[in-house]
Amino acid sequence: MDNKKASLHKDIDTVLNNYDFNFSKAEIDVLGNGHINNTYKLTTPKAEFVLQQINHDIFTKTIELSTNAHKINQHLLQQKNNGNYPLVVPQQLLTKAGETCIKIGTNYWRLMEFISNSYTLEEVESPEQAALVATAFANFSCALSDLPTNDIAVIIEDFHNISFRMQQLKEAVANDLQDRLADCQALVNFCFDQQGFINHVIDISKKLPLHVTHNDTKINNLLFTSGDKPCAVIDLDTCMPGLLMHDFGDMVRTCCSNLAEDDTSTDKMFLKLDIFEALIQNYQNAFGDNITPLEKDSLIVGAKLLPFIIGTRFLTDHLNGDNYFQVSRINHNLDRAISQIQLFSLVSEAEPELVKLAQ
Ligand code: ADP
Ligand code: GN1
Ligand code: MG
Repeated sequence: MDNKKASLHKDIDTVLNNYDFNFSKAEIDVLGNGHINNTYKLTTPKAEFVLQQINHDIFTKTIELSTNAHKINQHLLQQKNNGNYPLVVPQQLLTKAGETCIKIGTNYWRLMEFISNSYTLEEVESPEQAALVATAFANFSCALSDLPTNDIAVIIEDFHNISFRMQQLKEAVANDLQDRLADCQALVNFCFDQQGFINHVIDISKKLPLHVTHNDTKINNLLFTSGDKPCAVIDLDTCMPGLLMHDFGDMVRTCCSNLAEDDTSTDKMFLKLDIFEALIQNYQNAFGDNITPLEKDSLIVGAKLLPFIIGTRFLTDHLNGDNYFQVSRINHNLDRAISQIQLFSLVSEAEPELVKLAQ
Protein backbone atom coordinates (compact mmCIF):
# COMPACT_ATOMS: atom_id res chain seq x y z
CA MET A 1 0.00 0.00 0.00
CA ASP A 2 1.45 3.42 -0.91
CA ASN A 3 1.58 6.26 1.64
CA LYS A 4 -1.40 8.11 0.26
CA LYS A 5 -3.59 5.02 0.35
CA ALA A 6 -2.42 4.12 3.85
CA SER A 7 -3.23 7.60 5.12
CA LEU A 8 -6.67 7.43 3.47
CA HIS A 9 -7.39 4.11 5.17
CA LYS A 10 -6.22 5.51 8.51
CA ASP A 11 -8.58 8.50 8.11
CA ILE A 12 -11.46 6.23 7.14
CA ASP A 13 -10.86 4.09 10.26
CA THR A 14 -10.91 7.22 12.41
CA VAL A 15 -14.14 8.38 10.77
CA LEU A 16 -15.84 5.02 11.25
CA ASN A 17 -14.86 4.82 14.92
CA ASN A 18 -17.22 7.73 15.44
CA TYR A 19 -20.25 5.72 14.36
CA ASP A 20 -22.10 3.17 16.42
CA PHE A 21 -21.56 0.21 14.09
CA ASN A 22 -18.97 -2.55 13.74
CA PHE A 23 -17.00 -1.71 10.58
CA SER A 24 -14.09 -4.05 11.35
CA LYS A 25 -14.79 -6.23 8.31
CA ALA A 26 -15.72 -3.42 5.92
CA GLU A 27 -14.59 -3.63 2.29
CA ILE A 28 -14.01 -0.26 0.64
CA ASP A 29 -14.69 0.51 -3.04
CA VAL A 30 -14.69 3.79 -4.95
CA LEU A 31 -18.19 4.90 -6.02
CA GLY A 32 -19.49 7.09 -8.82
CA ASN A 33 -17.94 9.69 -11.03
CA GLY A 34 -18.75 13.06 -9.47
CA HIS A 35 -16.43 15.96 -10.24
CA ILE A 36 -15.93 17.22 -6.71
CA ASN A 37 -16.25 14.85 -3.73
CA ASN A 38 -14.67 11.44 -3.12
CA THR A 39 -17.27 8.76 -2.49
CA TYR A 40 -16.79 5.19 -1.29
CA LYS A 41 -18.96 2.15 -0.79
CA LEU A 42 -18.48 0.24 2.46
CA THR A 43 -19.61 -3.36 2.44
CA THR A 44 -19.89 -5.14 5.77
CA PRO A 45 -21.41 -8.59 6.43
CA LYS A 46 -24.52 -6.89 7.86
CA ALA A 47 -25.09 -3.72 5.81
CA GLU A 48 -23.77 -1.47 3.03
CA PHE A 49 -22.97 2.24 3.41
CA VAL A 50 -21.88 5.25 1.39
CA LEU A 51 -18.95 7.12 2.88
CA GLN A 52 -18.20 10.53 1.44
CA GLN A 53 -15.27 12.87 1.82
CA ILE A 54 -16.71 16.30 1.14
CA ASN A 55 -14.46 18.67 -0.77
CA HIS A 56 -14.06 21.39 1.82
CA ASP A 57 -12.32 23.81 -0.58
CA ILE A 58 -15.51 23.95 -2.63
CA PHE A 59 -18.11 23.20 0.03
CA THR A 60 -16.78 25.58 2.65
CA LYS A 61 -20.11 25.47 4.50
CA THR A 62 -19.75 21.75 5.11
CA ILE A 63 -21.74 21.54 8.35
CA GLU A 64 -24.59 23.53 6.77
CA LEU A 65 -24.45 21.13 3.80
CA SER A 66 -24.96 17.99 5.91
CA THR A 67 -27.48 19.80 8.14
CA ASN A 68 -29.49 20.76 5.03
CA ALA A 69 -29.39 17.15 3.85
CA HIS A 70 -30.58 15.96 7.27
CA LYS A 71 -33.49 18.44 7.35
CA ILE A 72 -34.48 17.57 3.80
CA ASN A 73 -34.38 13.84 4.52
CA GLN A 74 -36.52 14.29 7.64
CA HIS A 75 -39.04 16.30 5.64
CA LEU A 76 -39.13 13.79 2.79
CA LEU A 77 -39.63 10.93 5.26
CA GLN A 78 -42.56 12.74 6.80
CA GLN A 79 -44.06 13.31 3.34
CA LYS A 80 -43.49 9.66 2.52
CA ASN A 81 -45.25 8.55 5.71
CA ASN A 82 -48.19 10.75 4.69
CA GLY A 83 -48.29 9.12 1.26
CA ASN A 84 -46.94 12.24 -0.49
CA TYR A 85 -43.53 10.99 -1.64
CA PRO A 86 -43.09 7.75 -3.54
CA LEU A 87 -39.29 7.41 -3.52
CA VAL A 88 -36.89 5.94 -0.97
CA VAL A 89 -35.09 8.44 1.31
CA PRO A 90 -31.48 7.32 1.95
CA GLN A 91 -30.64 8.55 5.43
CA GLN A 92 -27.48 10.25 6.58
CA LEU A 93 -26.23 8.50 9.71
CA LEU A 94 -25.51 10.52 12.82
CA THR A 95 -22.25 10.07 14.71
CA LYS A 96 -22.26 8.84 18.31
CA ALA A 97 -22.19 12.53 19.26
CA GLY A 98 -25.28 13.18 17.10
CA GLU A 99 -23.42 15.09 14.34
CA THR A 100 -24.37 14.99 10.63
CA CYS A 101 -20.70 15.01 9.52
CA ILE A 102 -17.28 14.70 11.07
CA LYS A 103 -13.98 16.54 10.65
CA ILE A 104 -10.77 14.50 10.57
CA GLY A 105 -7.66 16.66 10.07
CA THR A 106 -8.73 19.15 7.43
CA ASN A 107 -11.29 16.86 5.79
CA TYR A 108 -15.02 16.48 6.42
CA TRP A 109 -16.77 13.12 6.07
CA ARG A 110 -20.30 11.80 6.24
CA LEU A 111 -21.90 8.39 6.18
CA MET A 112 -25.16 7.43 4.47
CA GLU A 113 -27.31 4.37 3.96
CA PHE A 114 -26.51 2.57 0.72
CA ILE A 115 -29.66 1.62 -1.17
CA SER A 116 -29.16 -2.05 -2.00
CA ASN A 117 -29.51 -3.25 -5.57
CA SER A 118 -29.49 0.31 -6.85
CA TYR A 119 -27.44 1.82 -9.65
CA THR A 120 -27.06 5.07 -11.58
CA LEU A 121 -27.39 5.66 -15.32
CA GLU A 122 -25.40 8.05 -17.47
CA GLU A 123 -27.97 8.14 -20.22
CA VAL A 124 -31.74 8.00 -20.67
CA GLU A 125 -32.66 5.36 -23.18
CA SER A 126 -36.33 5.91 -23.95
CA PRO A 127 -39.12 8.48 -23.57
CA GLU A 128 -40.77 6.11 -21.06
CA GLN A 129 -37.66 6.21 -18.90
CA ALA A 130 -37.43 10.02 -19.31
CA ALA A 131 -41.02 10.29 -18.08
CA LEU A 132 -40.06 8.42 -14.90
CA VAL A 133 -36.95 10.58 -14.41
CA ALA A 134 -38.91 13.84 -14.76
CA THR A 135 -41.63 12.58 -12.44
CA ALA A 136 -39.07 11.53 -9.81
CA PHE A 137 -37.31 14.92 -9.74
CA ALA A 138 -40.67 16.74 -9.78
CA ASN A 139 -41.92 14.53 -6.89
CA PHE A 140 -38.79 15.51 -4.97
CA SER A 141 -39.45 19.26 -5.45
CA CYS A 142 -43.20 18.93 -4.80
CA ALA A 143 -42.55 17.08 -1.54
CA LEU A 144 -40.27 19.94 -0.47
CA SER A 145 -42.67 22.68 -1.53
CA ASP A 146 -43.89 23.26 2.04
CA LEU A 147 -40.38 23.35 3.51
CA PRO A 148 -39.66 27.09 4.02
CA THR A 149 -36.68 28.19 1.93
CA ASN A 150 -35.43 30.17 4.95
CA ASP A 151 -34.90 26.89 6.83
CA ILE A 152 -32.38 25.72 4.26
CA ALA A 153 -28.91 27.28 4.18
CA VAL A 154 -27.36 28.70 1.01
CA ILE A 155 -24.45 26.33 0.45
CA ILE A 156 -22.73 28.04 -2.49
CA GLU A 157 -23.67 31.67 -2.98
CA ASP A 158 -24.77 32.65 -6.54
CA PHE A 159 -24.48 29.03 -7.68
CA HIS A 160 -26.72 29.42 -10.76
CA ASN A 161 -26.37 33.21 -11.03
CA ILE A 162 -25.43 33.87 -14.63
CA SER A 163 -24.09 37.41 -13.98
CA PHE A 164 -21.74 36.04 -11.32
CA ARG A 165 -20.57 33.21 -13.58
CA MET A 166 -19.91 35.66 -16.47
CA GLN A 167 -17.95 37.85 -14.05
CA GLN A 168 -15.85 34.82 -13.05
CA LEU A 169 -15.20 34.07 -16.73
CA LYS A 170 -14.24 37.70 -17.33
CA GLU A 171 -11.70 37.55 -14.49
CA ALA A 172 -10.29 34.22 -15.71
CA VAL A 173 -9.86 35.74 -19.19
CA ALA A 174 -8.18 38.87 -17.80
CA ASN A 175 -5.75 36.81 -15.70
CA ASP A 176 -5.14 34.02 -18.23
CA LEU A 177 -3.03 32.35 -15.53
CA GLN A 178 -2.08 29.32 -17.62
CA ASP A 179 -1.63 31.03 -21.01
CA ARG A 180 -4.59 29.07 -22.32
CA LEU A 181 -6.70 31.92 -23.67
CA ALA A 182 -5.34 31.94 -27.22
CA ASP A 183 -6.58 28.38 -27.79
CA CYS A 184 -10.12 29.11 -26.67
CA GLN A 185 -10.61 32.77 -27.60
CA ALA A 186 -13.42 31.98 -30.08
CA LEU A 187 -15.36 30.05 -27.44
CA VAL A 188 -14.86 32.85 -24.91
CA ASN A 189 -16.09 35.41 -27.48
CA PHE A 190 -19.13 33.25 -28.21
CA CYS A 191 -20.05 33.23 -24.50
CA PHE A 192 -19.77 37.00 -24.20
CA ASP A 193 -21.83 37.42 -27.39
CA GLN A 194 -24.87 35.89 -25.61
CA GLN A 195 -25.73 39.08 -23.72
CA GLY A 196 -29.31 39.14 -25.09
CA PHE A 197 -29.96 35.69 -23.64
CA ILE A 198 -28.19 36.60 -20.40
CA ASN A 199 -30.41 39.70 -20.00
CA HIS A 200 -33.50 37.56 -20.54
CA VAL A 201 -32.36 35.10 -17.86
CA ILE A 202 -31.70 37.95 -15.41
CA ASP A 203 -35.11 39.44 -16.14
CA ILE A 204 -37.17 36.26 -15.75
CA SER A 205 -35.18 35.05 -12.70
CA LYS A 206 -36.34 38.12 -10.75
CA LYS A 207 -39.98 37.19 -11.35
CA LEU A 208 -39.83 33.52 -10.35
CA PRO A 209 -40.63 32.12 -6.89
CA LEU A 210 -37.93 30.44 -4.81
CA HIS A 211 -38.27 26.75 -3.93
CA VAL A 212 -35.97 24.35 -2.14
CA THR A 213 -34.34 22.93 -5.25
CA HIS A 214 -31.73 20.24 -5.85
CA ASN A 215 -29.50 22.26 -8.21
CA ASP A 216 -27.57 19.25 -9.56
CA THR A 217 -30.27 17.14 -11.21
CA LYS A 218 -27.88 15.25 -13.46
CA ILE A 219 -29.24 11.93 -14.52
CA ASN A 220 -26.55 10.23 -12.40
CA ASN A 221 -27.94 11.83 -9.26
CA LEU A 222 -30.96 9.57 -9.44
CA LEU A 223 -30.75 5.99 -8.22
CA PHE A 224 -32.52 3.30 -10.22
CA THR A 225 -33.60 -0.15 -9.22
CA SER A 226 -34.55 -3.27 -11.15
CA GLY A 227 -36.47 -2.53 -14.33
CA ASP A 228 -34.68 0.84 -14.53
CA LYS A 229 -37.21 2.46 -12.21
CA PRO A 230 -36.06 5.56 -10.28
CA CYS A 231 -35.93 4.79 -6.57
CA ALA A 232 -34.14 7.71 -4.87
CA VAL A 233 -32.83 11.23 -5.48
CA ILE A 234 -29.24 11.45 -4.18
CA ASP A 235 -26.41 13.98 -3.93
CA LEU A 236 -28.18 16.63 -1.87
CA ASP A 237 -24.96 18.72 -1.55
CA THR A 238 -26.32 21.69 -3.44
CA CYS A 239 -29.92 21.58 -2.21
CA MET A 240 -30.75 25.17 -1.36
CA PRO A 241 -33.20 27.90 -2.34
CA GLY A 242 -33.39 28.07 -6.14
CA LEU A 243 -35.58 28.06 -9.22
CA LEU A 244 -37.41 25.12 -10.79
CA MET A 245 -36.01 26.05 -14.20
CA HIS A 246 -32.51 25.21 -12.93
CA ASP A 247 -33.49 21.67 -11.95
CA PHE A 248 -35.43 21.13 -15.14
CA GLY A 249 -32.53 22.55 -17.20
CA ASP A 250 -29.95 20.21 -15.69
CA MET A 251 -32.19 17.25 -16.44
CA VAL A 252 -32.43 18.34 -20.07
CA ARG A 253 -28.66 18.94 -20.18
CA THR A 254 -27.87 15.39 -19.13
CA CYS A 255 -30.77 13.51 -20.75
CA CYS A 256 -31.33 15.15 -24.14
CA SER A 257 -27.89 15.11 -25.74
CA ASN A 258 -26.76 11.98 -27.56
CA LEU A 259 -23.20 12.67 -26.36
CA ALA A 260 -21.49 12.60 -22.96
CA GLU A 261 -20.80 15.88 -21.15
CA ASP A 262 -17.15 15.91 -22.26
CA ASP A 263 -17.53 14.54 -25.79
CA THR A 264 -16.21 17.06 -28.32
CA SER A 265 -17.50 15.39 -31.48
CA THR A 266 -19.88 18.32 -31.67
CA ASP A 267 -20.68 17.80 -35.36
CA LYS A 268 -22.32 14.54 -34.30
CA MET A 269 -24.30 16.03 -31.44
CA PHE A 270 -28.08 16.09 -31.66
CA LEU A 271 -30.98 16.69 -29.30
CA LYS A 272 -33.27 13.82 -28.44
CA LEU A 273 -36.58 15.60 -28.96
CA ASP A 274 -38.72 12.64 -27.91
CA ILE A 275 -36.85 12.58 -24.60
CA PHE A 276 -37.33 16.34 -24.21
CA GLU A 277 -41.05 16.02 -24.81
CA ALA A 278 -41.36 13.26 -22.19
CA LEU A 279 -39.33 15.32 -19.70
CA ILE A 280 -41.29 18.54 -20.04
CA GLN A 281 -44.74 16.95 -20.24
CA ASN A 282 -44.21 14.74 -17.21
CA TYR A 283 -42.40 17.38 -15.17
CA GLN A 284 -45.28 19.83 -15.67
CA ASN A 285 -47.92 17.14 -15.01
CA ALA A 286 -46.31 15.99 -11.79
CA PHE A 287 -46.52 19.53 -10.40
CA GLY A 288 -50.20 19.86 -11.26
CA ASP A 289 -51.35 23.26 -9.93
CA ASN A 290 -48.14 23.75 -7.95
CA ILE A 291 -46.31 25.42 -10.84
CA THR A 292 -47.17 28.90 -12.11
CA PRO A 293 -47.65 29.74 -15.82
CA LEU A 294 -44.43 31.81 -15.75
CA GLU A 295 -42.56 28.91 -14.16
CA LYS A 296 -43.81 26.68 -16.97
CA ASP A 297 -42.52 29.21 -19.53
CA SER A 298 -39.22 29.40 -17.69
CA LEU A 299 -38.51 25.68 -18.11
CA ILE A 300 -37.24 26.21 -21.65
CA VAL A 301 -35.09 29.12 -20.46
CA GLY A 302 -33.61 26.67 -17.93
CA ALA A 303 -33.00 24.13 -20.69
CA LYS A 304 -30.81 26.70 -22.46
CA LEU A 305 -29.30 28.17 -19.30
CA LEU A 306 -27.89 25.04 -17.67
CA PRO A 307 -25.68 23.92 -20.60
CA PHE A 308 -24.59 27.56 -20.99
CA ILE A 309 -23.82 28.25 -17.34
CA ILE A 310 -22.05 24.93 -16.81
CA GLY A 311 -20.18 25.38 -20.10
CA THR A 312 -18.94 28.80 -18.93
CA ARG A 313 -17.94 27.31 -15.55
CA PHE A 314 -15.90 24.58 -17.27
CA LEU A 315 -14.27 27.23 -19.49
CA THR A 316 -13.46 29.41 -16.48
CA ASP A 317 -11.89 26.46 -14.68
CA HIS A 318 -9.86 25.56 -17.77
CA LEU A 319 -8.49 29.12 -17.91
CA ASN A 320 -7.78 29.13 -14.16
CA GLY A 321 -5.84 25.84 -14.34
CA ASP A 322 -8.42 23.15 -13.41
CA ASN A 323 -8.74 24.00 -9.73
CA TYR A 324 -12.43 23.28 -9.29
CA PHE A 325 -13.65 20.28 -11.32
CA GLN A 326 -11.64 17.05 -11.13
CA VAL A 327 -10.05 16.30 -14.52
CA SER A 328 -8.71 13.09 -15.96
CA ARG A 329 -7.00 14.29 -19.13
CA ILE A 330 -5.34 17.37 -20.65
CA ASN A 331 -7.90 20.00 -21.68
CA HIS A 332 -10.68 18.00 -20.00
CA ASN A 333 -12.48 21.15 -18.83
CA LEU A 334 -12.07 22.74 -22.25
CA ASP A 335 -13.60 19.64 -23.85
CA ARG A 336 -16.50 19.81 -21.41
CA ALA A 337 -16.95 23.51 -22.20
CA ILE A 338 -16.92 22.90 -25.97
CA SER A 339 -19.51 20.16 -25.58
CA GLN A 340 -21.83 22.09 -23.26
CA ILE A 341 -21.69 25.30 -25.31
CA GLN A 342 -22.57 23.28 -28.42
CA LEU A 343 -25.50 21.82 -26.50
CA PHE A 344 -26.58 25.36 -25.58
CA SER A 345 -26.50 26.28 -29.29
CA LEU A 346 -28.56 23.23 -30.25
CA VAL A 347 -31.18 23.86 -27.56
CA SER A 348 -31.37 27.53 -28.60
CA GLU A 349 -31.84 26.63 -32.29
CA ALA A 350 -34.54 24.10 -31.40
CA GLU A 351 -36.45 26.52 -29.17
CA PRO A 352 -39.53 27.00 -31.45
CA GLU A 353 -39.91 23.23 -31.64
CA LEU A 354 -39.35 22.80 -27.89
CA VAL A 355 -42.09 25.34 -27.18
CA LYS A 356 -44.52 23.25 -29.25
CA LEU A 357 -43.48 20.04 -27.47
CA ALA A 358 -44.20 21.70 -24.12
CA GLN A 359 -47.87 22.40 -25.03
P1 ADP B 1 -20.81 13.06 -6.00
O1 ADP B 1 -20.90 14.35 -5.23
O2 ADP B 1 -19.43 12.55 -6.10
O3 ADP B 1 -21.51 13.14 -7.32
P2 ADP B 1 -22.95 11.28 -5.07
O4 ADP B 1 -23.66 11.63 -3.81
O5 ADP B 1 -23.67 11.54 -6.35
O6 ADP B 1 -21.54 11.99 -5.06
O7 ADP B 1 -22.52 9.77 -5.00
C1 ADP B 1 -21.64 9.19 -5.94
C2 ADP B 1 -22.18 7.84 -6.40
O8 ADP B 1 -22.38 6.97 -5.26
C3 ADP B 1 -23.55 7.89 -7.07
O9 ADP B 1 -23.41 8.13 -8.44
C4 ADP B 1 -24.10 6.51 -6.78
O10 ADP B 1 -23.57 5.57 -7.70
C5 ADP B 1 -23.54 6.17 -5.42
N1 ADP B 1 -24.46 6.48 -4.32
C6 ADP B 1 -24.56 7.65 -3.66
N2 ADP B 1 -25.48 7.59 -2.67
C7 ADP B 1 -25.97 6.33 -2.71
C8 ADP B 1 -26.93 5.62 -1.92
N3 ADP B 1 -27.56 6.20 -0.88
N4 ADP B 1 -27.19 4.33 -2.23
C9 ADP B 1 -26.54 3.73 -3.25
N5 ADP B 1 -25.62 4.34 -4.02
C10 ADP B 1 -25.32 5.62 -3.77
C1 GN1 C 1 -20.51 19.10 -10.34
O1 GN1 C 1 -19.94 16.83 -8.32
P1 GN1 C 1 -20.98 16.69 -9.34
O2 GN1 C 1 -20.46 15.96 -10.50
O3 GN1 C 1 -22.27 16.14 -8.80
C2 GN1 C 1 -21.02 20.51 -10.01
C3 GN1 C 1 -22.33 20.77 -10.74
C4 GN1 C 1 -22.11 20.60 -12.23
C5 GN1 C 1 -21.57 19.21 -12.51
C6 GN1 C 1 -21.26 19.06 -13.97
C7 GN1 C 1 -20.93 21.74 -6.45
O4 GN1 C 1 -21.40 18.16 -9.83
O5 GN1 C 1 -22.75 22.09 -10.50
O6 GN1 C 1 -23.33 20.76 -12.90
O7 GN1 C 1 -20.38 18.96 -11.74
N1 GN1 C 1 -21.22 20.64 -8.59
C8 GN1 C 1 -20.74 21.72 -7.92
O8 GN1 C 1 -21.24 17.73 -14.31
O9 GN1 C 1 -20.17 22.64 -8.47
MG1 MG D 1 -23.44 12.92 -7.89
